[in-house]
Amino acid sequence: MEELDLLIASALEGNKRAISKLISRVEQGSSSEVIRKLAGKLGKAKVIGITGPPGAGKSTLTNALISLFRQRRETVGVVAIDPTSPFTGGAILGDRVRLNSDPDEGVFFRSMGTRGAYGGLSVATRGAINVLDACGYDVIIIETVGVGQGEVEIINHADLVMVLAVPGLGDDIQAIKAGLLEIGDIFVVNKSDLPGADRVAVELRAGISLSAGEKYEQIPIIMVSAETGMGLDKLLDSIDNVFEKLNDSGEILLRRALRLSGGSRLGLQVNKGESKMKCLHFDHIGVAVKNLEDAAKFYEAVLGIKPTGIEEVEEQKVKVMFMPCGDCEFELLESTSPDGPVARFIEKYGEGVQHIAIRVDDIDAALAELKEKGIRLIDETPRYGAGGARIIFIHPKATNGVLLELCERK
Ligand SMILES: Nc1nc2c(ncn2[C@@H]2O[C@H](COP(=O)(O)OP(=O)(O)O)[C@@H](O)[C@H]2O)c(=O)[nH]1
Ligand SMILES: [Mg+2]
Repeated sequence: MEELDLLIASALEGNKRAISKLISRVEQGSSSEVIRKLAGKLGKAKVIGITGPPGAGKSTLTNALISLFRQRRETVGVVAIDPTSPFTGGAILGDRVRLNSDPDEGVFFRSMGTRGAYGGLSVATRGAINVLDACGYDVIIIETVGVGQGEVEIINHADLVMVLAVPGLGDDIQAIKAGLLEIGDIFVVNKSDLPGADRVAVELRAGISLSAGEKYEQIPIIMVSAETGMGLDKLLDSIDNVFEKLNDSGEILLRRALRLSGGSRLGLQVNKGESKMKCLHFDHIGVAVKNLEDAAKFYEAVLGIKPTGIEEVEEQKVKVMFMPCGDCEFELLESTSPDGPVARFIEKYGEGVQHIAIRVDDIDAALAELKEKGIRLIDETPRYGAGGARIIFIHPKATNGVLLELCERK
């Protein structure tokens, strides 16, 4: 057996060192390889995401929930996302020490840094969840950092999202970003042993009613104190209840399928909101061809289109021939290297439409909106394409199979 296979076999038997090593592999970038080998064992765990501002008590609550699940003999895996120090590149280990003091066999704890360019949850997060899922942990709790744009991304990784609010962080629920109000399956007012908790609950109810509309009354708001234990039994009931509803409606299948395929539930959720993108019209259609001159014959002789120029885009390892057609144009693409994206496309699918480009008036705004909606992207920042346009590509997974380019021409 290969080393990785041995490691996996050992992890599946419940060896914590092996599980830990496997997660490290995933963090170091072999996520897809590991996950391929674990396929078939995935999708059983109840994955619970906990988000909320720093200091709200996410770690304390995680600790308390672990005990409750353990009392029911459920095993628990915890993935804590810690802020990565900009100076050392290392994660702050406070949570790890605290939670790891529990020597219980049925609990596995792992903390990892945020790696995404904008503080998001990383591919490694998904990988770690999948490893713990495959290794048979009944419940997996993900504790987020509590800051940054990426917080709402938790919805893509968890089956159930719990949003924490607390009294004492200013005089309203401003500390909870608007986006979080839309993604909670359960809202928890923690630190209810402190004054002001009732008001936080009332404000939460009002906030949720704005974002969740008619459904808002069904969304539970549970008052607890993670420290004293008050209300935690009710919270556990509520968690069970939400999972039961998700099971009954079949919604759990959709959530898991998206989670396992790397899809974006956030995208689905937020897509109901308005788009601010303006000035969308087709810019060009990229056609992967083996040879520009050969391919041009059809377009010239049959369609009567004259090429207006050829340009090499070094970064994309491609030569582009421009063939204007009305307001739009064909871009014939010939690879300049066997490992370029166009060469790989032809190898996989043969010649054909490789991408479609839409023009936008402000690519930075478009990119920000796509990120906010959790749309899967190929580019995190704009790059330069043919004709000096600033471009980004959206992943085909997000577009029902089309490699979609957005471009801004000045
Ligand atoms: N009074 C009170 N303090 C709490 C409660 N839960 C957590 N804390 C305290 O709040 C602080 C932050 O908690 P922590 O779990 O680290 O928050 P996190 O940053 O969201 O993970 C700690 O000092 C906890 O002891 C609670 O229910 N009541
Ligand atoms: Mg914490």
